[in-house]
Amino acid sequence: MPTVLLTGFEPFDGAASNSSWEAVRRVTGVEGLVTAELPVEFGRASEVLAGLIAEHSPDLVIATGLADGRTAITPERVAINLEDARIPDNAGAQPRERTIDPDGPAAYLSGLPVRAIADAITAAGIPAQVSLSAGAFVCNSVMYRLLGSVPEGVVAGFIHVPSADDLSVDEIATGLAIAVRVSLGA
Ligand code: PCA
Repeated sequence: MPTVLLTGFEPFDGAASNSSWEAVRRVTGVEGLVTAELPVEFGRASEVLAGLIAEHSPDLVIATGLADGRTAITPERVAINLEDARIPDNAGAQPRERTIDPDGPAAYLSGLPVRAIADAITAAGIPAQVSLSAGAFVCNSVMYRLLGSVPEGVVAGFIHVPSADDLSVDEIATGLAIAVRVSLGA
């Protein structure tokens, strides 16, 4: 049975909750599922995620985060080698125009079947679209560092989700369960 690591983020920018974690913790019907809430902190979020990967040896890693203003579930196609924060993270850090890894590539492409995921979620009646930008805040940073460090043979990527005002947490959770199933080829 494959092990699946699915993460969401804690609230940030003064919000009371984060739909990514609220949805992740409601995902049902996935065997071998490990879930975790990541801190919204440059660097530390990736350290926590790396620790979870070392601890659980997952076959599939999907990190999720909130993209406020989006109305569809959006598997991210690409992570870029840039941190450029519009607001401080939860530890007060606000990198501007900072390269994540001076020796790394400009970008990494997702290991997830992003098109198939978006199509399958849409077919279930839940809005989904492939996204071409994960931004330049903590989510993009986590995705870039994840793809740059993920062990050989582990499938990994990132999915942004709408706020709970724009799509119900239950629908987001259903969409994420579909994303897991499609990624496992089931
Ligand atoms: N969304 C932010 C960081 C945490 C989250 O849920 C982002 O898109 O970078």
